[in-house]
Amino acid sequence: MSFLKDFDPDIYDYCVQELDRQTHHLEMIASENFTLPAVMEAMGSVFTNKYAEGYPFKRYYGGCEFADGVEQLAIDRVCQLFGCSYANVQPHSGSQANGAVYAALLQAGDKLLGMDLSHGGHLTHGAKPSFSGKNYHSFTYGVELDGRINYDKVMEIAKVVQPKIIVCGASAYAREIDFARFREIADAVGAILFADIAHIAGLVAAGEHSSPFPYADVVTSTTHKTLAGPRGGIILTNNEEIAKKINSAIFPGLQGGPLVHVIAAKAVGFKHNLSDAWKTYAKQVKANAHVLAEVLMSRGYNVVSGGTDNHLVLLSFLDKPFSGKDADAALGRAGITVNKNTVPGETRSPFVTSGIRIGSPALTSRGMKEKEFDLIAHRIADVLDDIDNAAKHQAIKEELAKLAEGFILYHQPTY
Ligand code: DSN
Repeated sequence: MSFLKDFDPDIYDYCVQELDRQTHHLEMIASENFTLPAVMEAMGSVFTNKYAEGYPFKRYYGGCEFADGVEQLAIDRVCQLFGCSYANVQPHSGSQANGAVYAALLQAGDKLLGMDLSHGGHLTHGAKPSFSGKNYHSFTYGVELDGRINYDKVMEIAKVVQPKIIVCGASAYAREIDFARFREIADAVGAILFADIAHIAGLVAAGEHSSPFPYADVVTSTTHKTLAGPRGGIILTNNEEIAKKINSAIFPGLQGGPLVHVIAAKAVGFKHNLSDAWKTYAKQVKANAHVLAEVLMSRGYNVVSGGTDNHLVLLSFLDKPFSGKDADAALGRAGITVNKNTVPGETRSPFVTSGIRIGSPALTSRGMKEKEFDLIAHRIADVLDDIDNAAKHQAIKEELAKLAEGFILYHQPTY
């Protein structure tokens, strides 16, 4: 019996179609993943009905004794995971988490230095259309034409700008982020160092990327990208004063009642991230991305920065007669889901772009390894080599759908 099917067949049908899409297409958006059924069960649990404004054991509503247990467990687990002392697990998203950091630590008009959106940064790192670029005086650093951050240049910019806060972390950067170097830069100008590890958190948790602690003053992440938990955000710190300000900024500053069902799901996700299986997963995520980069380069494609240290590969088509938008559409016809992305030296608009971003986390969660990623990388190159050949794309789609059927979605991990 399905309550949803009986009560609302229209939404049920969309769920069925989405499940079919997730099953038969290859999900390669670098910021997406497949969470555990246990996480989804917690998200769909009775806690969706509970108001719990405030924090564990200090609430504004009665009946929170079990919500307290849930939130405290989520806090304890995420602190253990990242080796820090304070956590706020209430942000509804990564953007909310970042907004709370600024609200807690900056005044309107204060100077913020973050990575340029078109160079791989995030909207909330000071981009002008975002609150972070509207409410604060934002400045940016970027990557060189080789696709890497030049830390000496960031230091020079920071010395000129004298920002109150420096944001490090990215949405489309395939190389290890040097948090120690960012600390030196922040110290040189007396800035707060804020690391947004949304993309790499799952790797950090497994020791497969260096940790922002002890270098960053405050750290945010989403929980649904490489961490493979429910959709949401977190804020972490070792500084008690900052932790107090962050808590006030989230509630009552920016949010009302926490999503206790999502916090329960975050706790389940963190239990997964604390397991030995998680270390195996994170290693495989990197190994799979490495295969993607190597094969695509061997097929004549320009991988920005010449490879990857993490879960994603950025391809540049500046040397090709087609755009990121064309590539995204062609790969979509072949059942491979990616996103168009700007690249260093970009000449096209953000709606067209000259690149695509490809990630390994979601297919790794389905159990795919180097052998499958080798095949998929070759098929990506086959599509791009023949970008207008819709019949070929359809044939590849059928081949890959068969491959995908062999890898179960939504299972308990047995890595
Ligand atoms: N939308 C996310 C990404 O794709 O990287 C960032 O918030």
